[in-house]
Amino acid sequence: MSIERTLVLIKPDGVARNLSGAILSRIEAKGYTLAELKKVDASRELLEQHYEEHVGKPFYEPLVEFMLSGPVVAAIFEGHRVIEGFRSLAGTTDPTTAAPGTIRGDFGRDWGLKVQQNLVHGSDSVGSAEREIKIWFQD
Ligand code: DAT
Ligand code: MG
Repeated sequence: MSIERTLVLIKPDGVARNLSGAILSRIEAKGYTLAELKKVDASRELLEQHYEEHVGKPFYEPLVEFMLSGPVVAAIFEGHRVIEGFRSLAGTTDPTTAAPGTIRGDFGRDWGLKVQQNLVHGSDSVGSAEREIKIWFQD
């Protein structure tokens, strides 16, 4: 067994569309354990730390603005290979092409909205998970 922890964010589109419960339910149904959960009005400073790997990319500023547009739900999930497992549940970045059966593939609106409106974030490595959990759960 390789028990990991990952940071999951339900982005402002997911919270605004009342999909938080449905999304958390899918993660729990896969067998991952909810360790921490809170609703957050993220600050620009927090988001700049969270997305520091994307500074300078064309989508960086719209992404941060989008993440500031409403509350997000931050969660820590635990389980065997949960980092990779959650990203598989989430689907690929662009909801237009994310596979059916994934969170982004099933719930992502394909109405010409922006790629950043893809409902969820999940850490992409053990190192990212540690770094991101510290940022979002400083207490
Ligand atoms: P992921 O969230 O799948 O890990 P990422 O880390 O590459 O993707 O990018 C972070 C977020 O930035 C992503 O969820 C949505 C947005 N994004 C990524 N690539 C984009 C693009 N080409 N155009 C617009 N937004 C993009
Ligand atoms: Mg990423």
